[in-house]
Amino acid sequence: PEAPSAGPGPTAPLLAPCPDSPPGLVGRLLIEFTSPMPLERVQRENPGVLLGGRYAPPDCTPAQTVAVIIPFRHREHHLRYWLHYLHPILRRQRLRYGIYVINQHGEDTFNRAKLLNVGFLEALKEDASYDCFIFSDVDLVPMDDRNLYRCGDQPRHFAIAMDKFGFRLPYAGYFGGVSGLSKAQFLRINGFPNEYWGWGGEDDDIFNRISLTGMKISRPDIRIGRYRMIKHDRDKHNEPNPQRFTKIQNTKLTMKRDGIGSVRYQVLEVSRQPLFTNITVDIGRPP
Ligand code: UDH
Ligand code: NGS
Repeated sequence: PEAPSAGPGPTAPLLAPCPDSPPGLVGRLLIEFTSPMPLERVQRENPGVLLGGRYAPPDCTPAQTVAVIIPFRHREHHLRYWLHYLHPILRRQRLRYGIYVINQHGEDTFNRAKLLNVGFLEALKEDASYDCFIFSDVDLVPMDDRNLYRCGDQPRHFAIAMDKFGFRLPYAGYFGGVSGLSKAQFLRINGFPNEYWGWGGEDDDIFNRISLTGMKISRPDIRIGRYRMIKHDRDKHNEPNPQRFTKIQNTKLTMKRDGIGSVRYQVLEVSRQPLFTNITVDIGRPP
């Protein structure tokens, strides 16, 4: 017989599966970005979060393990609000999760979708059990905790009713802001495009990939998928990409060669912070 082992593992007591609808959700939330939000306060208020921004419910076993991936550069102030609001929400949702901030090194043109591809691969290197990936902009906070950050049998669009769009979907094919795909769904579309440098279109390309592989977007109720966006000016080095309109016409051709199978980058630093894992990466620059 095997010696008993300490800590979680095959011999740890099994917790019951987490319920489909988590108890203790509060529904509509008051979200504001006026009072300052020191990181020390956010850390103090989230003692249950483990190093690197990992969490698992103490009282049940979740069906999925969720990696939340945030594309990032020079938005520390937004990240503090995001962490302040999201950790308690994800905890109430009884998720096993980790937070990955993918920080683009240098000052070359920003590339959101490529950073998200990097996040997918790097999160899996940290923990091969991730099977659900939620991709979230750093400036978007859900206004209702019934908007559950988990994956389903179709790719999910979460940020469907943003304040800046009058709490409506701006167009039927909008897939920006916050979205989620299971590992299998993500691999099925060859991940995200790496070749959208600068602002715009990459989310439409992802939408095209999903449609072209015969999947359908799933969305929450419009009363639940509400978001506040932290107001900000246009960033430097993320100008609208003039190629975006022609590129989204060609997804069918490009998605086979451009995606998770072809992403090239160099990790410069992995730093486990109390509330998130920060991965600084060199993703190169536009050709
Ligand atoms: N991001 C960064 N740093 C950057 C650029 C983008 O972290 O320099 C990330 C961040 O997670 C952000 C996401 O990429 O939420 C999407 O970029 P975005 O916020 O620039 O896109 P959005 O459509 O804004 O929200 C475009 C500029 C709008 C200017 C409006 C002026 N009133
Ligand atoms: C579309 C963009 C999307 C963008 C959406 C919302 O026009 O990438 O607007 O933009 N597509 C193209 O440019 C091809 S927003 O109002 O948030 O600035 O997400």
